[in-house]
Amino acid sequence: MSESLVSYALEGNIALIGLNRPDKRNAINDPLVDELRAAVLRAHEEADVAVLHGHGSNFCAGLDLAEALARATGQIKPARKRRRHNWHEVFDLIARGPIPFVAALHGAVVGGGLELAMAAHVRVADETVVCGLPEGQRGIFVGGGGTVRIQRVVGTTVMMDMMLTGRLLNAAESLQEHVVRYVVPAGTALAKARAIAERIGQNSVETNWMIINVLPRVQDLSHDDGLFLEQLNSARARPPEAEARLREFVDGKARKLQENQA
Ligand code: 1HE
Repeated sequence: MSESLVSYALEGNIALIGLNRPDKRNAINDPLVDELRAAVLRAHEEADVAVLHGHGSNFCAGLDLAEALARATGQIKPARKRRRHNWHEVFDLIARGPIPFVAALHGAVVGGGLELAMAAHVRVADETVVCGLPEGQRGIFVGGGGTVRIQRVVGTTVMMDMMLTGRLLNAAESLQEHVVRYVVPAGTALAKARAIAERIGQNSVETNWMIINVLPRVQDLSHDDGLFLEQLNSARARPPEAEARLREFVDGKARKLQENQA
């Protein structure tokens, strides 16, 4: 898949998935979504953790506006009914699949590109990042889960402002609004994301699954139901893996906490 719209490489237990349409600033068209889906499903099969990044000068310029225009003017056929929510399906495969995703961001992370980044579980930005939701300027609306995922992270006030005024968040502002979790020097986001992925990949696969699948669901629940779901999953952490890891600690062979600093 390396020469296609989405690059894929497996390094140890880490899958590296790269948006690879740099001449169009990694704008997302239908073929790219299809390839992204295939890459994500492949990572589910063979990796314990994945890194999502963009080739070229930026992470992603969002929806392919030329394709959207061609569709709006009937030059290309509208998406078939069953494919209408393709973005939701593919982004949910990232957000609610079996393995954690770390996004390495640089340059423009806008519109659907920001929605894609928000499907990842940890986001690393370099200092060149600008995040924005310019849908209002383009006469369209978010369609990659932004109303749910972005709004839950930044809150209604910030998302309203971003969408109504077109305001762009620089790296420091993205950190402040929890859009990203790490800011690193220009050109080093991928290396940092890889290092974080390596750390995540040493965790119990089962616990990683619970972290990324239970937390967002508990966020949608009442206090009582949240505690109930937590209890059910807490009871899942059973041998053999939990036992082996607990024994490693008790036998004094486990890594100390201070060695975990990211
Ligand atoms: C594109 C796209 C695109 C670039 N669709 N072709 N997204 C936007 O509103 C962002 C639109 N893009 C930009 O504002 C800029 O391109 C960037 C700030 C991202 C990058 O600027 P720059 O100077 O590096 O590149 P450029 O010269 O503007 O673009 C290079 C080429 O990429 C050029 O094509 P060329 O054939 O003339 O070389 C651009 O047309 C092309 N290009 N961005 C198509 N987005 C389902 S809901 C989601 C809704 C949204 O995502 S809204 C946000 C849309």
